[in-house]
Amino acid sequence: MIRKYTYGTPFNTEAVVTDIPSEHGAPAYGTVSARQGFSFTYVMEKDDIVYGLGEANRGINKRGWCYISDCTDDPNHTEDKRSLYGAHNFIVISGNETFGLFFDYPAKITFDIGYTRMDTLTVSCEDSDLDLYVIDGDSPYDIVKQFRCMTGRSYVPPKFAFGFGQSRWGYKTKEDFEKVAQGYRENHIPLDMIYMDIDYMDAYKDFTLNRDFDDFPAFVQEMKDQGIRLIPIIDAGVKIEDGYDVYEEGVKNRYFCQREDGSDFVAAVWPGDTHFPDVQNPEARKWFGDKYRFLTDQGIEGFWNDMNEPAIFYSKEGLEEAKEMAEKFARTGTSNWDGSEKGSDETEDIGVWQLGDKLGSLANSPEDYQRFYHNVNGEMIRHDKVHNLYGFNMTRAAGEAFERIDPDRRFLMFSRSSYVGMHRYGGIWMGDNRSWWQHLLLSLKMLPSLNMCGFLYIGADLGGFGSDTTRDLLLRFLALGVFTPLMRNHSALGTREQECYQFEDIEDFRHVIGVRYRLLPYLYSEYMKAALSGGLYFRPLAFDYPEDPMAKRIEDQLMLGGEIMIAPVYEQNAKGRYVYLPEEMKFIKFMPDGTISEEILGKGIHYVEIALNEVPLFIRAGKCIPVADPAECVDKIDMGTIRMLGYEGAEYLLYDDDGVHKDYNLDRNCRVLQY
Ligand code: MIG
Repeated sequence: MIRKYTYGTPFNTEAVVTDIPSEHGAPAYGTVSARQGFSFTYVMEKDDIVYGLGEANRGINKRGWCYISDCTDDPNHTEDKRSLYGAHNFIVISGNETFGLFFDYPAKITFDIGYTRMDTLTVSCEDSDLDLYVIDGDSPYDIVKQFRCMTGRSYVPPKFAFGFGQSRWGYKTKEDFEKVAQGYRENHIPLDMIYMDIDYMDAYKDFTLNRDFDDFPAFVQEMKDQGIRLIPIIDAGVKIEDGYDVYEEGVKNRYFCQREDGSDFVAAVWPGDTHFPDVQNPEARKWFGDKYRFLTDQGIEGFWNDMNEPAIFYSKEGLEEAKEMAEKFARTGTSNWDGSEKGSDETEDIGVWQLGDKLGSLANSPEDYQRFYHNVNGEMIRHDKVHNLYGFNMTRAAGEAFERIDPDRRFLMFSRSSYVGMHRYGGIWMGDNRSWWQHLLLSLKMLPSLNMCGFLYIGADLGGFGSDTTRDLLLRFLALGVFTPLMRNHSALGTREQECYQFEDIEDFRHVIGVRYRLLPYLYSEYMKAALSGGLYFRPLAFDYPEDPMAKRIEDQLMLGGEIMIAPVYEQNAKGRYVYLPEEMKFIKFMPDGTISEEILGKGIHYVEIALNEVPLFIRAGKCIPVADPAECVDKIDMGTIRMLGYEGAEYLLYDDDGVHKDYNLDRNCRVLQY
């Protein structure tokens, strides 16, 4: 049962696709204050668990921290951070009272979940203009399903996108890409995609190619002939440059975000000064989406959208202010390092720290987000009021365009920034993590939370984006990545090279990634079932074992699909790990020699040995899964090699389709496999 409460005049975010009339009166749970700003307060019981929030810091149980939905390009995902790239304002409180809450509000909103007071949940935002959805149900999972139903079916990528992809910021020339393809193919490590980061463009201009790609369609084909798709990045900012068609058309048609005075807002990002396409304006959105044709016409079938919080290095205005400050600082001199010795005119004194702070806060500054506007059906809406929708609408621009470009085919699309609703158009990656062991675990914790909010096609940069990775960290990251729908190794410019063939004993990488392909028929089947039924691909253990008090405490294992549980190793030098089994299960290990070890383990806590080159999973009692032979790309997986693994006598319902078209149908495309 979903009830909607409307406060003030909400902006239509289009997160919700079903028509739900507004109720009068107060929600059944908590208290609402809508006088000065908005706040919702609920006093939690000691053992209540709070699920949800999608892409957010800390645990699967969100209790004990304060999270702010305020899409932010912050590459330092340390434990103290409150905002990441997404805004997914859906939570489920699970306890004696169990209910879900969705705050459909497009600007900054704070979830204080037992931070100020350990027992108090307070959700607050500046403007009292929002829709609050309160969802009752039999269980957290039931509530999630209702939420998913009201926000629409999750995005379905083409099947090749379930293969493994290699990426790195810095590949620039044909040769760079050929080297990667060769590195994988020669070493027989499976690969389906190579990602093109910003250097494939000419001067970082969207929908251009640098001069190295003169015959791009031929190059795209050359890669496809090897079973590899090229997946280019698209950034939000459009370079200001005379003669550049995207820029000129956007200016002419008023398709860019404007300042209050009607001039086009200027933000510096990778290409230097840019304008932001006003993806909130339907006409501009259509125009920008159609630009993807430049690449689809040349054979490209997938994209990743970046910098769409939107990230701003600095604005003209911000830079001016900083310059003035620097000049004042130069006048006061370096002796006055902290600005404490006030001169005759106090306002003239600038300390070095103040100057440092100013420079440090030039990027992604809240002031800049107040300097530009969106044209929403003729009404000018200040950006900060709808800040969290930019990534959503940039990705929607592409998604809607794909429907026009080829309504029958699926395209790969995922984005960095997102809001609920974007899950209908694409997936996400978790942004700029680091080559840190703790980020392996953090990414695992985000998986079920993101699924609850509708995002199914998800994954982290395997091996870690920032900082130098190590061979063992990459292998452990990959052993989790085997199970994430988006499985991509990506790293930052200047870090240690981390393509799988850069390390010793390459066969270990061939094996671990090979397991992904062996499991792909199962993983794809479970993805499709989750997407088509509004279910969860990843779940916390408590969703499947609600009566088991121990299951509620587990934050480092996940249920995946209907049959398996995963428990990756996430600590350096570990030779295995403790694992909790809420029921008897078959402990499976894909061994480096290609064999599969099987052992029945009873309910309870076990220490299981898992070597660096082994991939573990657990099959639930009485269930079985299909396993194929490894293949070097998705197209080459031979369904004829499928054999069953798990409990003999069990049945598995396999979903399969051609992976290209949109003939999604659970009944028609499912068949029973017997073990
Ligand atoms: O400011 O395009 O998250 O994946 O490699 C950095 C360069 C811009 C951020 C993305 C990352 C990508 C990088 N981008």
